[in-house]
Amino acid sequence: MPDTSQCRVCSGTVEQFFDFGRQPLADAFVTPGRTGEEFFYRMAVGACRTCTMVQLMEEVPRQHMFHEDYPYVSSGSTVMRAHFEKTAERLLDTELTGPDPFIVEFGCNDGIMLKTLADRGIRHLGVEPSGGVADMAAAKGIRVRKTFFEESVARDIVAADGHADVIYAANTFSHIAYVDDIFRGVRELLAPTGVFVFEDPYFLEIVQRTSFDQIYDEHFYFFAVRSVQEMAARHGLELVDVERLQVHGGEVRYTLAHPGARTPSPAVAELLAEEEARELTHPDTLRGFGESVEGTRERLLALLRRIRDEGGRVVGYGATAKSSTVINYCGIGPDLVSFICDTTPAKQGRLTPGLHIPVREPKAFADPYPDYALLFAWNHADEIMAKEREFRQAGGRWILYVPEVRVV
Ligand code: JHZ
Ligand code: SAH
Ligand code: ZN
Repeated sequence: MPDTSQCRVCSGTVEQFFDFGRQPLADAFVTPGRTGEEFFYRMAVGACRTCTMVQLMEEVPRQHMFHEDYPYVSSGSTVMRAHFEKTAERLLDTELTGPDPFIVEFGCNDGIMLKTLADRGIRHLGVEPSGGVADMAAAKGIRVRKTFFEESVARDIVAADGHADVIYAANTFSHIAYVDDIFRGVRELLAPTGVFVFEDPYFLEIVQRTSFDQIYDEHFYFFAVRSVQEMAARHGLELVDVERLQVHGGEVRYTLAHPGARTPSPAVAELLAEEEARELTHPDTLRGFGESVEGTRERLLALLRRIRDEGGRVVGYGATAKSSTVINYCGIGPDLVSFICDTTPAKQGRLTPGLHIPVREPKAFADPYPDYALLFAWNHADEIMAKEREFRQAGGRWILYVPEVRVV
């Protein structure tokens, strides 16, 4: 097995630092009786020796991940709905956009962010290849093109609607291996003073909190300020601002502009300095991360086995994409976690990819309450624990594994 690959950003050499082995697609929930049809790939991560970009060693073809039945629906969390309402307000700030802005979002999913713009009559367009969620956006009155964003699509948009004042993407740009094509499209579509704003999980947080479950097929890149700055420069744009966000376990919102169009904010240099001080992509740091991942696996498995051997019952909470990595890398089957409850209709009645834990409606959680709930949706902990107060009052305990394995 090769332990190097070619960097998808700069063509340099990517050196592998952790191998999760054979993994299924994180959002490919299986219909019972059709378990023989799963797609597997070798999931390993590496860092580029030249531009430091952290990336998967193997790319999964996009049509296997994003299609008519893609199950993730963004609007399932109240906190995330509020986050994207606030984001829409921020994008409408005239300092950022000017008057009468045209805002394009790629990966708009069910329209969680664009809904605010559509409701206010702002010119907008969503680009979303996953048909089921794109239809949900359209049903909310959002203009959406059901396709993958790429250069040819950007050109069509310019012809039909003109240039964009803002191009926005949340939890999407890091999902796209083919960045050259995306950057060509962004450069063509973006107005001369426009901005390209995107937010994705921050690799610094992943290392600091051992949130290794952020690694799965859809997350091709793990951005940091250094690697994004180099990527932008290489592709003819300039990184002009960064902002840390609390959502999804810690993200960064990056703002790119045409070179020289905007003055870079001091936040860029500040966060760069922090990454450097922490030696974020130094081989020793990456080796240490791998050791922490193995430690989490050992401790989580030991805990789950002890509970099982003592006759306790554990249910999973949130059939997240992240949970696929935890389940399949640790080897957690239905003997350790009897089922997972989740609010997403498209996941209910299905089995989790790989190890086939059944997914059930949230009402199954209290029927009766288990002894422990393994919180796979740990990024929504506050929201979920508040909603499920009665579980703890009834004596139930939560199991968390980020940043470390613990029972609360
Ligand atoms: P959540 C997906 O990851 C995939 P996931 C993707 N690659 C990505 O980057 C992020 O989203 C943005 C359920 N739930 O947000 C709903 C409840 O059951 O952590 C979801 O299935 N009850 C695009 O899947 C899951 O948990 C609740 O009260 O890791 C949450 O998934 C809440 C709040 C959620 O993303
Ligand atoms: N922005 C939302 C959705 C994230 S899910 C949020 O933050 O919650 C990622 C979305 O990106 C999926 O809906 C997927 O279909 C879409 N996507 C993947 N590749 C894409 C591409 N090339 N162009 C546009 N959307 C894409
Ligand atoms: Zn590189």
